[in-house]
Amino acid sequence: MAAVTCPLCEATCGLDVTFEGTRVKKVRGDNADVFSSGYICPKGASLGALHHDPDRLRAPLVKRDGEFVEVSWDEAFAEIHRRLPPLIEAHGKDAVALYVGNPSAHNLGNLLYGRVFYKALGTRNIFTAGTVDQVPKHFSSGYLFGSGLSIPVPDLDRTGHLLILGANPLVSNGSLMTAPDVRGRLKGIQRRGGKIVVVDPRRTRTAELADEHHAIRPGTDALLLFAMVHVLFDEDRVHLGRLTEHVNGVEEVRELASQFTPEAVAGPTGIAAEEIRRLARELAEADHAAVYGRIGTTTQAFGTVASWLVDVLNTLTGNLDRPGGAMFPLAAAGQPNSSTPKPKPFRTGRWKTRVHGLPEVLGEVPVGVLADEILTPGEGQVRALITVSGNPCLSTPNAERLTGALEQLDFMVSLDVYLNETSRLADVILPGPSALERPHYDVALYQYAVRDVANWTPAALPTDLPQEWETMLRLTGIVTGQGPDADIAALDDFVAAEAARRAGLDPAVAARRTGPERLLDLMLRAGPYDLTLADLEAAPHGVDLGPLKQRVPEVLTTASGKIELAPEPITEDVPRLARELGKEPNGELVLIGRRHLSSNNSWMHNLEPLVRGQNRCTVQVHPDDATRLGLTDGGQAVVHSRAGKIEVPVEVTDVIRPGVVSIPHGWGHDPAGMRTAVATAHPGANTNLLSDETQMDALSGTSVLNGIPVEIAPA
Ligand SMILES: Nc1nc2c(c(=O)[nH]1)N[C@H]1C(S)=C(S)[C@@H](COP(=O)(O)OP(=O)(O)OC[C@H]3O[C@@H](n4cnc5c(=O)[nH]c(N)nc54)[C@H](O)[C@@H]3O)O[C@H]1N2
Ligand SMILES: Nc1nc2c(c(=O)[nH]1)N[C@H]1C(S)=C(S)[C@@H](COP(=O)(O)OP(=O)(O)OC[C@H]3O[C@@H](n4cnc5c(=O)[nH]c(N)nc54)[C@H](O)[C@@H]3O)O[C@H]1N2
Ligand code: SF4
Ligand SMILES: [Mo]
Repeated sequence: MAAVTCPLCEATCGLDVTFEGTRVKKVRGDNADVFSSGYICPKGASLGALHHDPDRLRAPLVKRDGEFVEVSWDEAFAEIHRRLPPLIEAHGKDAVALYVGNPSAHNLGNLLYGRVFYKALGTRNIFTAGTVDQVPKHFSSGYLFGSGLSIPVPDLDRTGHLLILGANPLVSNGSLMTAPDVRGRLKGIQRRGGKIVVVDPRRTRTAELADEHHAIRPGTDALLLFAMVHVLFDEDRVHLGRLTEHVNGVEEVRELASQFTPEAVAGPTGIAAEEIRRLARELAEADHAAVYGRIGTTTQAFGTVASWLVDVLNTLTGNLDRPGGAMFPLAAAGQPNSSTPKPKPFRTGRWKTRVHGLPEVLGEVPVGVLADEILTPGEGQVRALITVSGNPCLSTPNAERLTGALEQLDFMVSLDVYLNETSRLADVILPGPSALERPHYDVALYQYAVRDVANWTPAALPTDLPQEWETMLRLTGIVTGQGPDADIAALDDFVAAEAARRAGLDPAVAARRTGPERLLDLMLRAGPYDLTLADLEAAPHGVDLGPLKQRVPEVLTTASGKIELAPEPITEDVPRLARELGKEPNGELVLIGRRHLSSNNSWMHNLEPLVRGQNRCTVQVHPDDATRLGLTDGGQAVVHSRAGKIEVPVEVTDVIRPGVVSIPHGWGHDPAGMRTAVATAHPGANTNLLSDETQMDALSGTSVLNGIPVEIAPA
């Protein structure tokens, strides 16, 4: 039996895995886990199926004459050595782009050693799944609080009033809010006599559990939130409490909010002015309240302004950094805002993309322009791509154009565990060990946990595969001129010595360890709880570090040392938002996404237990729209957008707002040349053939994946 932290989503559940030899017999929720107390979802329960999936890659693949062949690790690295350094030599570092996908955030080796490789590679063309996800929140937090990683999370277990916008945590299990068993925690709010309000164009499972649901028009959250801010000022309900001396810019916010009256936003948002006033009053009057916005508020045209306004509301109601409000977690390891020296104040746009001149945010550039960077000739043109646990051919906008662009590359490497929609285009595929074959610690996610915890998982099973951190160091050796056989141990010692130096520690303190264990041990030692890895090894079900703590002003790393409530790099986008005020809905249909409990973006559809049953890749249409458009439940429809068209089955349902249709992402497993038998038998259609790569949040470059104009007709 092994106590394992599930690395599949942000909830970090503790699981109990039992084995028969090296076969996984059963996966259950670990009742003794200090954070998840036995909670498990269908994905966690299929960790065994994932480990034993015959299609999961267990050897590197190299494409020879258009066909993938299994090769030894030495041959795979020799191939990369033969092709990558000459390309960099001839065309420069920026000719190699990176695309780093979501599972990297759940993978200790890739997190800690990926950055070593990316830095050695030295390219400015770093693309990630962040610009189809949460980058607006980094942007707003960076300018508000000084660090893009200082993101307040709702103090779920103590709050009395929770306003959720654009999130469906009952299905997603929470995001930028690490909270195993969200359902139990939300019910706890109601048991304590509190209230949950959901703002979402769909009546989701979370909306059904909530006390109140408002079916907003997609893309208009910033208007709603601004109107709530307006009401707070208008009715003299702004009370910063102990934050007063720590906040700059309140008057500027009052002025900016003046034109966003509830009456002015009611038309565009579809929410009545009186309702908006009541939402603001109830938020202000609650003893402890938190506003929480997630991907429905970030992957839209005003993602950054909406993300900013979420925390403006938290601040103006005195709920920021107060128990039961929105608080800053204090993670045990690796949290930049709790380290010494403090990070430099946040800044974006230190460089810009070549073709469109879009600014970097946190060292990343918008994935919406990756195709153009590949297809547009000239100095700095991208000619090679390395994907690290990413599937951009299903996950990013105008996937057809991107796929065409990837086919033009001179060289492509995928670090991936499947031969799928994206990795099939690579020249070399380097697989990593399964979740049960690698150690785990959630360096990234504990920074957003609703309770401070630390939980270490050693590898449960042995493996012949190199760990991905070793692969990262071999790649580092190749791009730094040390060749394919560089001394990995020496490189690792060097990385550890650097990490120790930055943390002001003697590297010898962790000398008996290597790899991620050594780095994590150093990070824990340098962290705020004076822990070591040995302490965590002695506590297989985790260490509880208590409820969230007040951190203002210590957490603030702005130049002023204060919360900058009206930062210019954000407020400069307010005039664009104000232009939405005059616009009346023009009757066009808009497309949004959705998630399912048994999905994990694009990549777990090869597991029978997660795809059996009805086809989930349908377009949901409101009955009124269906009647008007001649669509019938179970019939086929063609959905068109500027970018492309797909055919999907129709699901007529009143859970969706009239004028809005919804299709889940992560489907479309129909390209040739993949090795995913189960997914190929349940292909669905790729909704990112419809999303438009030219549509982005103006500030952060995050793609608009919600609120895409579409036309729909019977097939
Ligand atoms: N229309 C629309 N599009 C969306 C979204 C949406 O809501 N609507 N959501 C967006 C969001 S939030 C995200 S995060 C992105 C996700 O976008 P991506 O990160 O690009 O895609 P994933 O589906 O997470 O694919 C992960 C890849 O990693 C591989 N993998 C899994 N485990 C490992 C491992 O341990 N090691 C390695 N090396 N590889 C591994 C899988 O095989 C798969 O190829 O999708 C985005 N796309
Ligand atoms: N089961 C499962 N869990 C997952 C994932 C998965 O694919 N499947 N993916 C993981 C990842 S990578 C992430 S980032 C998280 C995301 O976690 P969440 O943000 O909770 O994700 P969603 O369930 O897509 O919820 C977004 C909600 O926003 C709504 N929405 C769409 N447009 C708008 C809008 O304009 N305004 C408002 N207010 N709402 C809108 C949608 O209807 C949807 O209900 O989930 C993670 N967890
Ligand atoms: S909720 Fe997330 S962490 Fe928990 S078992 Fe499911 S996939 Fe794993
Ligand atoms: Mo995501």
